[in-house]
Amino acid sequence: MSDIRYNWTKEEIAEIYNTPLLDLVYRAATIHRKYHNANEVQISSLISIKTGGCPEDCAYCPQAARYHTEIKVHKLMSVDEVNGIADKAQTMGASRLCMGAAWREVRNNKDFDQVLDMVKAVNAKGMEVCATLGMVTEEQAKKLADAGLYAYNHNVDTSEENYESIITTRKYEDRLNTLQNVRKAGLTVCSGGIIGLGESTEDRIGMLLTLSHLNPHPESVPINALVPVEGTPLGDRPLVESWEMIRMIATTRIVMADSVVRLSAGRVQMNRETQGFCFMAGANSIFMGEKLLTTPNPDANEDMKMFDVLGLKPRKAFQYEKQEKVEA
Ligand code: SAM
Ligand code: DTB
Ligand code: SF4
Repeated sequence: MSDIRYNWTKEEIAEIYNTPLLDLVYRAATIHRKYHNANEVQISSLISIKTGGCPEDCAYCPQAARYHTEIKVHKLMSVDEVNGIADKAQTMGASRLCMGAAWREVRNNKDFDQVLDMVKAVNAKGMEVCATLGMVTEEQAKKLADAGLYAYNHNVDTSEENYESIITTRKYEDRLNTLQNVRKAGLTVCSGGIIGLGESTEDRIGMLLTLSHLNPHPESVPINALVPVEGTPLGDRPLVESWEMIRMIATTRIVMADSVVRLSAGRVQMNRETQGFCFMAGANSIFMGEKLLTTPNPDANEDMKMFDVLGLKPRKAFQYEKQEKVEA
């Protein structure tokens, strides 16, 4: 049977997830080596181009206006500012730049035009440009693609069953519709989720079921460990255990063998050994730079040292060969 499947069952994913850890990592590492260069890790850089004041109620998010958090609200950045940050990120070795905005959805206004200009500017540097701007229509996604956007991030975040307990201001279906619009526009898809929200193992499996049933699979799958932020409803959640993250990454690697799996939020809480284990289990992308969107990320020099110690090399831009073309 092919490793690339869109019909994984809950039972199959549960069986993989519950495999004894070392067997699980061994299996994931084996698949990883079949589809990827295991010594290459993509370096992405994140910019929060518009921070805070979001109307949504995502229980994990410090940028939701309704929660009282310590973040510094900031209106949309200028193209110049983004240009400067992108240059620095590229010097540091980043091949992808992800621009995040605390929006519920994209509106057809001046701000959107400004984002299109940012996309053009960063694309001209030869970087993969990714954006995460909330819900988009097919037309908006096409405009982004025409401006040179390479990927669109839109996470399903958790299982369909658990969604309502985390976000009430939109539906799981809205998320899936946006992912479809992004596909139709010919963009690559970046979609994953968060663990540590208080979800059950079944929810984690349910989330992977949804993602692995997308055909084609998302080219990138970010796995975030919740960064608990004071003032949000999930501010008191305990930190995700390293082994849980490793297990989740390994399962993701096995069910979406040719996707890039990103060890996303939560690295500040992990030592090098844990991260090394995650790379062994099939993670092959990280966010580098002092900040994620609003919360801290490991120091870039420390990350470079980790790459040195582990013998990892940054992956160059535009290496993903789409296995199948989607009909427009
Ligand atoms: N507003 C847009 C949206 O929700 O799609 C884009 C930005 S939003 C901050 C992007 C993703 O960041 C969320 O889907 C979620 O997975 C992740 N995220 C937000 N807060 C987080 C936290 N405290 N810990 C881990 N991941 C988080
Ligand atoms: C993703 O999956 N994780 C990133 C990116 N995509 C946009 C965001 C993580 C945010 C963590 C909380 C913060 O820094 O605000
Ligand atoms: Fe807004 Fe995105 Fe944060 Fe939800 S995750 S509150 S949509 S910025």
